[in-house]
Amino acid sequence: MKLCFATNNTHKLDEVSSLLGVKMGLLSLKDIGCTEELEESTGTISGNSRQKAEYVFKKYKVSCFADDSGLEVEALNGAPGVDSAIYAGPQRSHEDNINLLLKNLAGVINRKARFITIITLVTPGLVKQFKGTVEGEILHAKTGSAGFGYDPVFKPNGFSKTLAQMTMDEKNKISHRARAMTELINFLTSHPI
Ligand code: ITT
Repeated sequence: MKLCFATNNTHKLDEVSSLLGVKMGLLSLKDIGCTEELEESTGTISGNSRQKAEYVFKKYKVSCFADDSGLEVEALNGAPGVDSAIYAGPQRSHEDNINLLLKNLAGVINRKARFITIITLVTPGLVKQFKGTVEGEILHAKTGSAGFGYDPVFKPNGFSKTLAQMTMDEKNKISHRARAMTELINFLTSHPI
């Protein structure tokens, strides 16, 4: 089976390759010759996920899936949400984004947040979405150095450590992306492409 994961984020590619294990081979964007930045301009996580997958499917004629993810903080009315990657500006700096988040939450008691992922699978004649979330809270300072993005300040409910203090295997048991991926894998298992 030829299935491409339409992401330029190498951390995501590693996480998802590790989740898929030997179950199925996965092509990267590089493998199919796609070197351009994928546009994310719909204004929603679901729309951006679909936009990326459909672009790659149409241009490169390969079955593929894309994910779009974000962090939704209750006290910030769901921000940074769809703008998670560019929260502090177009430089897409994880460090700047975390610093701005902590600044905007200074003195705020309600630290509830969740990560959300929506995966869109596009194959000939099919467009289907899969969703995963993980609930947690934003800590007051960074802890841990694994993972990426907001992982050092996100503590999932029921755990005493951040996602950045977990191994990839631990994160892959509970993360939003892992949960959405499990839905995708279950679908692919019963509907081989
Ligand atoms: P793509 O090439 O797949 O678009 P991206 O880095 O732009 O990669 P997303 O738009 O899906 O990724 O995610 C937006 C941001 O949300 C991302 O840059 C991180 O800051 C944050 N994020 C997403 N998943 C995360 C995770 O598992 N842990 C920490 N932060 C995450």
